[in-house]
Amino acid sequence: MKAKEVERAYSWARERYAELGVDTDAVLKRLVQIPISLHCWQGDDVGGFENLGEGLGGGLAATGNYPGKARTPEELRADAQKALSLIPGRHRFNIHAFYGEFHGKKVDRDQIGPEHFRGWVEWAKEMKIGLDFNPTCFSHPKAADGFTLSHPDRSIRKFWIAHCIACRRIGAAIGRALGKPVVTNIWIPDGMKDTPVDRAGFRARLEESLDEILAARVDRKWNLDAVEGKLFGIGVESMTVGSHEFYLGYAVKHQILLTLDAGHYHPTETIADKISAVLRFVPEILLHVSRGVRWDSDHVVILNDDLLAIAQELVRNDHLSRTHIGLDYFDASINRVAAWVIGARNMIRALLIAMLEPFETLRRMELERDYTGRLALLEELKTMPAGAVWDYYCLTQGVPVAEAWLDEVRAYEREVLRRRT
Ligand code: RNT
Ligand code: ZN
Repeated sequence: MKAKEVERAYSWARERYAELGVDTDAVLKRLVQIPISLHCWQGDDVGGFENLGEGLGGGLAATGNYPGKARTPEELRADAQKALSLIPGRHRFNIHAFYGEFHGKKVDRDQIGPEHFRGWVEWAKEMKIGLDFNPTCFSHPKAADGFTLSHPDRSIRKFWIAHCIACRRIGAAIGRALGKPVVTNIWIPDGMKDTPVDRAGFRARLEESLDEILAARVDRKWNLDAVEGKLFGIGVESMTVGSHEFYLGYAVKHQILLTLDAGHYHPTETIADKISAVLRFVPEILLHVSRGVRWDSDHVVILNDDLLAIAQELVRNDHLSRTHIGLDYFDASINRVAAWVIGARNMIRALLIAMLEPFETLRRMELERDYTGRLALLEELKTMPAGAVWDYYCLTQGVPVAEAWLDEVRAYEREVLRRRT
């Protein structure tokens, strides 16, 4: 599409939205300030760079064997850089502890430090982006029997506690180095395939471990702690120790961040409805925007009603200012760079559509019990020219408009990804 055409369509769209009282120029100024944290693990199917010889564990599964996955930190950064160049706005990158750079040395998880993430920090500085962090409590011999922080064996628990403390410190060190706070998100796979008899025991041990982890002094200015609950995983069908209720209570009690992953609830349960509820009681939240298909399958995020509902909840009551938006999915059956671009562009597009809503008008209708008007307007909004505003946003942010980004990913696949053998 030619720039002229994009601009002409935008000026028409701007008038259409102005008729509803929506200022599209102001919307775009707001949109550009919202970073999305791109998850490193889409780039290599949650592989990491440790070479401990352990495959992906913890009930996680990346399916597909599309060629060209990143095998080194350099490749992963190059791929992410390509993706980021096709996404409008300035974003963040979310790394896991086992993506450290160990240069062939065997550094166990309780021994890692900021020195192993220097390459990431240098890259982030060059890219002028923030980073986020995660302990990796899976794909490790000490997690092979499915338990980490709630393990009945104190020495195993101690190992994972040390790992999580190390991660919080790395988070703070990275945050300080970049001048941008890091969210360090704890997710553990602990759970049971079959019905346990002592759920309380596992949960008591998890709480105790988390208390020890949080007791370590880490600068809250640079590291924000988050905890992520889950309903079930493969091989963990009957109980997840760190369930939603467990972490909701824990996060409220300690006033830390609660992570809501879109794939971690019953299939008909959505996280959109939880945002306004939990933000009454926790200071901030982290979202893992994902897409479950029949189960927590971590499909690439698409622009569907679920995603729009999340974006609307964030935008309508300015929950955005207390929400960190991260993506969490891994599809190994399509081009992995494209998977990042598709999911991130959709997240931003959903936020844009939500910001283009005449919220005050809709709210007034609701308060006046004019549900007819509310429904009618919400439906009309669906075919308003948001696409023209989106194209204009991409144009002004210097990224490809509409499907043109795909040509760049195809060229990158030909010239770079296909040569990795
Ligand atoms: C797992 C959680 C967790 C992971 C990442 C890799 O179910 O969603 O966030 O996906 O830590
Ligand atoms: Zn998640």
